[in-house]
Amino acid sequence: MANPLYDTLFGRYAGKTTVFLQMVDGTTITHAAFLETAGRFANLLAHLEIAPGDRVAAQVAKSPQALALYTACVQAGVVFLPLNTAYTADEVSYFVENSGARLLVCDPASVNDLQGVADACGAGLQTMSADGGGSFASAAAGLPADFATVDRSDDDLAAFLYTSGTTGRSKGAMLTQGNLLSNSETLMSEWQFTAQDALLHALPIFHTHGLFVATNITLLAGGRLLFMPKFNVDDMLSLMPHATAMMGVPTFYTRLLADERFTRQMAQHMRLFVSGSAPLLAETHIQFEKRTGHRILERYGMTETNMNTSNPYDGERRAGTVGFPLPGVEVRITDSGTGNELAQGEIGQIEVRGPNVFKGYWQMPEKTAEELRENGFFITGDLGRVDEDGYLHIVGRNKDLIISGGYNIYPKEIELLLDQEDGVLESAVVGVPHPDFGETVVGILVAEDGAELDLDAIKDRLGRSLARFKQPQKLVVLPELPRNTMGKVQKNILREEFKDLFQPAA
Ligand code: MLC
Ligand code: AMP
Repeated sequence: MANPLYDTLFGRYAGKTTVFLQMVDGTTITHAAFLETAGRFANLLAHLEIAPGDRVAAQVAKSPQALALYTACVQAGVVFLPLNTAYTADEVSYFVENSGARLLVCDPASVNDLQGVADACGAGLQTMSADGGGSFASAAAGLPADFATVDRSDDDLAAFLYTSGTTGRSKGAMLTQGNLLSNSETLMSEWQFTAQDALLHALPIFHTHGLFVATNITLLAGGRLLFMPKFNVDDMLSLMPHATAMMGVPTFYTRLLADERFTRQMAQHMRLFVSGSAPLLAETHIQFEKRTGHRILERYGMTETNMNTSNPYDGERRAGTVGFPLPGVEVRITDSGTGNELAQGEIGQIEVRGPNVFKGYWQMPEKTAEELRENGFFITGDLGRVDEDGYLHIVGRNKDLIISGGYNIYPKEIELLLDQEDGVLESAVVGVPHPDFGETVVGILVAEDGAELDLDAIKDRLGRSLARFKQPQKLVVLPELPRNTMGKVQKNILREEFKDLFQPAA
């Protein structure tokens, strides 16, 4: 027996003094030192009686220690559950309770809010601060760096990543060791990562993109991460001359382009720019090439599936498309009514099958059955078509979802809260174009007869339970919502009506 994910990504670097992490201030952490921290953390997990298969939830700032916590979980066979640092205590409470996490690791500043959450769920609470300090690291400091790696198989769970659902309830996507490993191996080879690579890492590490795609591929290749606590144009520009590759959401690219210091010369040392998690406008693709001479490589993925398709490394990277299925991944376009496969060129729902596709939603067999067919195809909820050259175009979504700056926001979750407000008869939440975030959230309210709505007070209350990035940037009151003959709210009409709210005046 062995632990495929740990052995392949981490274990082989034991004792190696090659650089793994390079921080903004130039300090570095070797593979060996990183693994020692992770080993101590794994010993602490065992000491806290966190058993293989148990869940550990972490709402912590991005730091080398936060990454070591992920590594420790892999080594100890524990399921890692990373959480967006923007989530409120209400939101965290759901994840801890739903996952049955045995331990919650949080920022020291959140202890007051989260101690009650942990207690109510019977979970332990430890802290980890932005500089990696806190109770968890302190307790681990005296423990041995050696840890007997727990045996796991490809089919064992490595992580739970929660994705929101159209009903407003988040679902824990169960990802196995095999899901993560197979995808990293494929991407490393497709994107030609080697030990010579230095990847600009400005993505958060609580999502697939920053945690698995960026980190796992670099680990597998033996390269280094230029590790930034968060995206910031100044840091990106100061590190880019030392980098060979970058991965980002479209907002990273539009923000870089908006800065005149970002020049062709700045990008000279780079061999690859990858974009994903949200649609990259063809216009951004074109502008980027004009400015730097590089064509951004756009790929398509999901929490449940890791990466599915990619534009080619060699060959034409076509703007406005997400390229071809990755080796080992099948993509098909089906009719959303019948589920039958459509002819090439027709628009339908995108389905994917392969070793990258998750095991199902934690304790939600009905939801799993709705989206994961018995034959292994996962219904992504995205709509697309394959062009005559085989490139996949994503043309829309079959799911009510807003993607703002690469974060997914499910309107239903916000509508449920708005509907509970006194004086609100009903509500609809839609995404409208936004120059920085791609899309942003607008809430449309209908007041009960004679009711006066205090929009500031409503915003205030939303702020108590919803992460900031999910809160509507604008609330609007309408006399009624547009409905079709079946009585269904016509969100397309609302999106059209408010599409220019955030667009700069022409
Ligand atoms: C921050 N804010 C956002 C936001 N991020 N609002 C809407 N959408 C977002 N994505 C808000 C904050 O609450 C704050 O509000 C203000 O913007 C500034 O906060 P900040 O922390 O300074 O923001 P900033 O650093 O500028 O963050 C923007 C960003 C970040 C784009 C750099 O959101 C980011 O790193 N996004 C990447 C998301 C990602 O990794 N997605 C991958 C998912 S995996 P206020 O009002 O308080 O000022 C996936 C699968 C796949 O989708 O295919 O990859
Ligand atoms: P998440 O649930 O956060 O993993 O988000 C997955 C969703 O992001 C997908 O279902 C798509 O809707 C969207 N997405 C990811 N990559 C792209 C891309 N390159 N272009 C358009 N949409 C994308």
